[in-house]
Amino acid sequence: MPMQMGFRWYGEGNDQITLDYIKQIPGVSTIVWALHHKMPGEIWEEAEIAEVMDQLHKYGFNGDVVESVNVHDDIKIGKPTRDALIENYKVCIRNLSKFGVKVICYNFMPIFDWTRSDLFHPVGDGSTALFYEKGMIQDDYNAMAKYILDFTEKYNMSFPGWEPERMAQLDRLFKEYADVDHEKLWANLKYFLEAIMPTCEECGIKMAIHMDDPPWDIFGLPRLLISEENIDRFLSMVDHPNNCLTLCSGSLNADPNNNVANVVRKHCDRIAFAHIRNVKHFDNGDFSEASHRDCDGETGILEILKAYHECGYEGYIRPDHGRHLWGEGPGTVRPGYGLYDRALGIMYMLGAWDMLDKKAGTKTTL
Ligand SMILES: [Mn+2]
Repeated sequence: MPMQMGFRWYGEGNDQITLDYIKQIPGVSTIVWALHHKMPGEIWEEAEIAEVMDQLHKYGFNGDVVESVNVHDDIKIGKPTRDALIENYKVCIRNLSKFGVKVICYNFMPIFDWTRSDLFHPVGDGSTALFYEKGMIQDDYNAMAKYILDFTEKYNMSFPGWEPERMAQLDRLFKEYADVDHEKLWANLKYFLEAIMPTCEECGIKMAIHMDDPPWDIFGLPRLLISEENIDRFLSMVDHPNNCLTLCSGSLNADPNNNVANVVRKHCDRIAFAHIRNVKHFDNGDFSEASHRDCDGETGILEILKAYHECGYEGYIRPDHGRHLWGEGPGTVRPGYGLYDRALGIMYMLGAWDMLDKKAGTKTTL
């Protein structure tokens, strides 16, 4: 099977971008979706999954990739309640597999999901993008959470991983994580994966862990998926073909020491899902997200695409965060998930891919 191009969609009534708009972007076969109202640990019921799949199929899309089925903090902390929560996770895997889902994206970051200091930072050309100001993300997690939550409340949206219910319990969560260091978090991740791998194998589902974003510890919380070395450790720790990566180029390359193309070449067969995002670094450690064009950032987008092509990549790929363009802004789009720049990103990727095909004498029909 050739590589499949995906587009993340937040669901009917929860995303300003409609499926008939996405249908007009060339090459998209896969809608990357989720039941965004589900809290970590809850069961995804078959009827709820069927409803989304019907919406996607009406437009000729497949719903092969779910992003994300979030992992409950009790599993990451290693509390006694984790076994029951893992059983629930297995039910979700089974239910999703009944409707053709092939890949489940998730992350294992304690408490916080992706973290930024500004969601609509001016890029300089009139557009805006997600921005990370190192100096602002230091000690005061409550201030950072307040910034995100005030934003979501103002525009009446919720971000995956930033559920107000969880954020209201930040102090309690930080206490519970107090003795979870890197090694303990590794052990808890291994426990989780070893418990679910037989179900994944039986259901034909690949678990694809997303890189930590940004790839370093924040607020004293340990992070694991941050470097090539740690990716090696992750894959060998549970050396199973269903234990895979969501290789997010922008997350990993937020640390400019990480070479994403190297990881592609080394682990292509274990990458189930590729996120393509470009990042521009500043000398003081700040970074801004950028257009997908190679020269607009330092992530090495062309080299990464070349690596995927050379390896004969057969997984799913999607443009990751884009800038907000042409009137998109707070209240009209989710940060990073506007229509235009992601559509431009797809055309950039397909342009590069078609040319790689031409040079290699291969043909990918997307
Ligand atoms: Mn990503």
